Amino acid sequence: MFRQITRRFHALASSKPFTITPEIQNALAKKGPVVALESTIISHGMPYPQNVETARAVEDIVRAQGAIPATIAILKGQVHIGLEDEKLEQLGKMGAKAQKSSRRDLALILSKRGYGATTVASTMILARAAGIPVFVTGGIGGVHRGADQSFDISADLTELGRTPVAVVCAGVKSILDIEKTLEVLETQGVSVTTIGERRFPAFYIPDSGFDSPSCVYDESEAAELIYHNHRLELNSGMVFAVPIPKEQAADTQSIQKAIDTALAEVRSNGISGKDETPFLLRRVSELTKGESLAANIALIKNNAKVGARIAVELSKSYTNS
Ligand code: PSU
Ligand code: MN
Repeated sequence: MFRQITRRFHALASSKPFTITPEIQNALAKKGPVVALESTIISHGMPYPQNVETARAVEDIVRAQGAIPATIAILKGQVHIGLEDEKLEQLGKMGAKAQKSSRRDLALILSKRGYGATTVASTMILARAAGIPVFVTGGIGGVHRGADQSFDISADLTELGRTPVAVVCAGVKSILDIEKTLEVLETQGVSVTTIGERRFPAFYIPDSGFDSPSCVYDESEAAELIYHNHRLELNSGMVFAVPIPKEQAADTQSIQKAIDTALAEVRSNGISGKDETPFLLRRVSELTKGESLAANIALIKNNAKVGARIAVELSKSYTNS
């Protein structure tokens, strides 16, 4: 009886519930450059229609560098690696009606045949399962301020500790405790590298005030690092931080003021858990009258360019070896 159940379990587990677009399948078969993209940034990170416009622009930027974009989301209980235009539109219109899905939510959303937007953590899991080593996003989750009381530490950090995917981002927002976030990443054994600068960036702002644990000069050096992470079979993730270009950065003071107000509102409204990050993102955007949204869009486009170049360089290492 038990044997039968375990056999059935193995059969089920081997039939992965994935829909991968033919273009991505083809690129992966040739070890060509593919860039994974998350979907919580579309559903919960930006308002419609800017979310869909940005997601499309990001895909175009990835293509312009010679890589294939793979936006990841769960639609009707099916994992999609690569979203066609109308599916992207559908997800963008759903907004927060799609469930923000981290590692703990994945099985649940599949069992309920639901719609799930993937966070950094779950996008890493699904990218790895599909064989995509490079993933571009805006910012990763981290240690929330007041975590000594609330214990609110993003599952993104533990995922980075155990899933070998390189995450290209603009650092972490100062809605979080950046210093503690860097500490937890160190504990998790995650290599954190800033590209082209000595300081770790703070999303809207190019300098968080903290030195980056390591630095590389360019995309080709970044790809080299990823290659060696794979060779060592470390099985841990990597963060590549790309500072927002100075001319597109938001005004430090007005952003900081908005963040402080939004954080106070979180406390007074009793918002916690998975709702906190989306609430903060929305309020900061409202309070800065779109200034933060403009910076957010600019930095994700910049990350897409850098991440796609890394994927192209990494693919060269694999096809030449
Ligand atoms: N930080 C941002 N923008 C985002 C997110 C985080 O600057 O869009 C999203 C990402 O999907 C990230 C998630 O994985 O929020 C983290 O949520 P939490 O803090 O609840 O773990
Ligand atoms: Mn949290």
